[in-house]
Amino acid sequence: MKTEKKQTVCRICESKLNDFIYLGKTPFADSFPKEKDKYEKQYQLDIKLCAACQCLQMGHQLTMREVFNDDYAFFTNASPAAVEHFEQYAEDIKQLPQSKGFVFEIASNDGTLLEMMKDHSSKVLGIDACANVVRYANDKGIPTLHGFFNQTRGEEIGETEGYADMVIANNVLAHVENINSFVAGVSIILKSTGVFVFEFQYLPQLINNLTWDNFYHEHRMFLSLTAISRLLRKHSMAIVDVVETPQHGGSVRVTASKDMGHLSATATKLINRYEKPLHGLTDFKYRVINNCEKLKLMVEQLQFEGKVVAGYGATAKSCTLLNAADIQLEYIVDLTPHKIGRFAPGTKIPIISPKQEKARYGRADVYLLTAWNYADRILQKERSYMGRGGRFIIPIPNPILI
Ligand code: DWN
Repeated sequence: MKTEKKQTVCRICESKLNDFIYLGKTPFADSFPKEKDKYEKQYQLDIKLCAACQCLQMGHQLTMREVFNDDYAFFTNASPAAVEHFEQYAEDIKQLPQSKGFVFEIASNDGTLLEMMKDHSSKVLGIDACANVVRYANDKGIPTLHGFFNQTRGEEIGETEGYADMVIANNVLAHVENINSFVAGVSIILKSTGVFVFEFQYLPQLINNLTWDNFYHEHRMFLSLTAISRLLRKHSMAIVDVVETPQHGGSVRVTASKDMGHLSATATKLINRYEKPLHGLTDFKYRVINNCEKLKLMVEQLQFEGKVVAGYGATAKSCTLLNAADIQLEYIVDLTPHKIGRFAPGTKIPIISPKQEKARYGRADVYLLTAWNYADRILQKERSYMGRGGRFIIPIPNPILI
């Protein structure tokens, strides 16, 4: 039985949360049903604001086991662009002396990043909540524990595996059920001279670039550096460095340590530029409503003209985009073996491979670029399709047909 508790206080500082935007109800974004007629429980997408921490949060709390079940459909190595990103990520963190020691990655997924570190570091270890990716990582020789990470698990692993010189956590801080317990666990397992390196979608970029389709239940929090700084300080850590990355429409990679001395210059610059206060909150809701209406109109106009409109990339974020904007498509084409043959959550749009598409349809007349975070790579790959008159809709921040 799935539970859905209202979240009324901030998950970091316990201040009262304020209403921000309500996007209706959707199923889990990373759960792709195998049958078209399978019942899917739908959950409210109501986003709240903590003014003290300058961050947004999901207004309902779902258990981690519900969200990260063993059928979870995200494999890092399925996205070539994600692999490329982590190749650069690995080169960057190898410059830190701590990378030569014990490197522990939380939510290590299929071990893609740790595999790039294993010949450089004295020891690598991963942990992930989903059994399918854990099996995959262990089978390829990346030692990976199964389960959720929190304060208790940090104590246990510290005792059995030793204390880490570097803890890594990418695209997970915003996902966890209890962010304070998670960071407390990091502080416990991290040596006093260690570094905590983590990447997450940067809230000011989500607002600036209107990447509102990133609001889905696997993401409980949408974080700023103000929020991160307040969170780290509660657990005797502070931001040492910040790097902006283009991942998922705009992310930051933070390096933190137990040296509580100062907030780094780069962090101070970003906070002053974007977070004092958080810009763009007041008209955000109206920008989203306007985006949904324009996008739906554009798709339906093309369909009225007899065009076949398909999705390009069965992304988790497309669950929010398609359900909130009430858009139906002929099919979605995707490369991920785990997703092919299944259906998009909520809309039940069939997901097919490029090979199946070719056999059944040839090519769509127009693709709605639901994997907009890889727009450059995809448009480059599809330039001959476009040369033959094929078109793409870039959905956000303003829908454009190219
Ligand atoms: O939090 C999460 C973020 C960080 O990553 C996870 N919940 C899942 C994932 O989010 P997403 O699914 O919205 O984005 P991805 O992982 O970037 O999804 C890209 C999808 O597009 C993949 O299913 C692969 C597919 N794809 C494709 O079919 N052809 C991608 C490319 C580049 C392509 O050429």
